[in-house]
Amino acid sequence: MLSNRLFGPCCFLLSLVASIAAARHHSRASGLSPRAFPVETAHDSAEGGNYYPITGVNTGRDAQTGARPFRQNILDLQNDGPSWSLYIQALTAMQNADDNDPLSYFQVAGIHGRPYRPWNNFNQVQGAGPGTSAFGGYCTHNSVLFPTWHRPYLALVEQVIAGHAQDIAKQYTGPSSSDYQTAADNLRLPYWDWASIAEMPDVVNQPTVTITTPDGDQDVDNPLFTYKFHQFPHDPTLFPGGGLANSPQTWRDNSADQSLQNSNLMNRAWYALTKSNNYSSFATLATSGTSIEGVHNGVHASIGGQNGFMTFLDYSAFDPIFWLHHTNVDRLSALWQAANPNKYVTPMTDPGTFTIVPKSIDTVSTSLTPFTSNNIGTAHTSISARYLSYFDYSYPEIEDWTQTPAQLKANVTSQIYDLYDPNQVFGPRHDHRQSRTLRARKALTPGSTTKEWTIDISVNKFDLNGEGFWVRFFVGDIPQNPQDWLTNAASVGSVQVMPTPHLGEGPFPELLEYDELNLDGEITKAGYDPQDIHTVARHFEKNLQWRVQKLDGSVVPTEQIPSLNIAVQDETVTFPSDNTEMPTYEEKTVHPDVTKGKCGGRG
Ligand SMILES: *[C@@H]1O[C@H](CO)[C@@H](O)[C@H](O)[C@H]1NC(C)=O
Ligand SMILES: *[C@@H]1O[C@H](CO)[C@@H](O)[C@H](O)[C@H]1NC(C)=O
Ligand SMILES: [Cu+2]
Repeated sequence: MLSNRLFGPCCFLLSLVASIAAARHHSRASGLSPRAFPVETAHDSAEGGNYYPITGVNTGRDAQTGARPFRQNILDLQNDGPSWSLYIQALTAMQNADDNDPLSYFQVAGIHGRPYRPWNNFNQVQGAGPGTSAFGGYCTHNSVLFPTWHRPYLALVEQVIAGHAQDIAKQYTGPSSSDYQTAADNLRLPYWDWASIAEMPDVVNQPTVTITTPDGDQDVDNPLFTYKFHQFPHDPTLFPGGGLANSPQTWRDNSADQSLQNSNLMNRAWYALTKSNNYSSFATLATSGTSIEGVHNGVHASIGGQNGFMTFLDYSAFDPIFWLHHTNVDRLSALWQAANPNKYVTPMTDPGTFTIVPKSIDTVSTSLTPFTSNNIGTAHTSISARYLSYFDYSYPEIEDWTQTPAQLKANVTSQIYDLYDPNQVFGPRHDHRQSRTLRARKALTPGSTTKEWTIDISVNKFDLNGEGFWVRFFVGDIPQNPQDWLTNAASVGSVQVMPTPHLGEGPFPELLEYDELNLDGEITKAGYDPQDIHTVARHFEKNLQWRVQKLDGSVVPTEQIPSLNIAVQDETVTFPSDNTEMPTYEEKTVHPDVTKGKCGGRG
């Protein structure tokens, strides 16, 4: 914990933040098995309520086998004529819906951050209504609920889109009309697997797309390219201030693909999936080590750049790529869950949201506001959001209806190696779309043991008073012009610090986030054996540096980030002899000489 950590010499403002770590209770993971969960209740809906039940899309499930439609890779969905045509038209219909309709794109995207107002009358939860905390928006970040909150959120959007698709499918006539009905029944949200291919799918950057409408083939505006606000200028009480409040439509940074390619996304996804041995550590930046939330932030900040929509949690959900990105976050979360069937949410402190009181303890039954499972207002919780089966979808890697949890665990584990193992210990990948990835360390074979080196980081998200920033790591020369760093080009890695939506001018809370960056690529490049501890430690002692940079590219003196705490560590990793087991890690050894005397470094 923090009290054991020594800070570098230049940082005299010790920030004593005990809250997040200290309040973490150690309790057993909820041991529910898929069968113990009463799936049927998802589809109960009492009469007379005003709430919108989020149950997922309930068509397309094979009653005989239990098989559920997949959420497909967008690179596959775009080649599937009827599904693609329906999806594009349905998303367009959602975007065109009246702003006063709670199921319009405007209102649903507005749940995440701004405009900070109650959605669907759901305002009395655990005594905490909207406005009970200084945090705005319902989204949960730096919280163990990060993956589970976004799951019913995606299911809501999926349900709305599938509803439009059903209406549109009925307008097709002629011999192919039944294909459209089948496609509508099976339609689910597509995902963009940035961990496999770190660039945006071409289709999201095309202003128009050609699809088959009920009136024949047409070029239509592409709803994945941008969302245009219906009312502009915005109502200043809903979108105050400057910045994105001045934008009539969503947009992305010009260097997004370059930044994505330099963000080590596969590497970070792999380590989040394989090194996290409890759910919190996988799920959130609020625990030490590498997390899905950390790599997810990298994608947001790369696409949004200095001031695009995806950079700001308050605005990110308005960019249509948000849904492709978060569907992949949900998929990676489902893969981790399948590979760790007995581990799940355990109690942990929440920083606070629009409806969650700051510093309250999240548990598996904390309400995931404003999402309800029926129309009388029963809140979704991490219990109801645990299994994909509740929402009637799955991912191509997860056929849980054909396998026991133990078989699925082995099966999914082997697929995780195939998809993302940077060392390809069990051989080359099967998906030809990934062939660009080079094999990092050819020497690693099944059963082998080696050392892995990482940078361990912790920092307070609010050290710049609510402004976001980057911590950039360099080995060797630092490019002179900090604008060149914005695409990450010359660094060994970066951490994107995105403050959570917060009202007003402060005082700002202290909210620590933790991350880890792998140094294996750098060790390979330098030609060292990672097991040669002395040589590797000396290399980083001499050459590893870091800088703090604002989103506009300007450099912030490291002294202005008093909470920054950086260490370099190694750990022994052993690969199993077959790919149905995860690698195993031994204790970490910190090398204080590497960071001692560097501002923000532990020593
Ligand atoms: C989960 O793992 C992380 C990293 O090893 C550790 O810091 C944390 O205490 C663990 N949390 C629980 C609830 O066991
Ligand atoms: C995983 O399961 C699927 C079917 O559910 C099967 O087609 C595939 O071959 C399995 N893969 C492995 C590696 O066992
Ligand atoms: Cu996000």
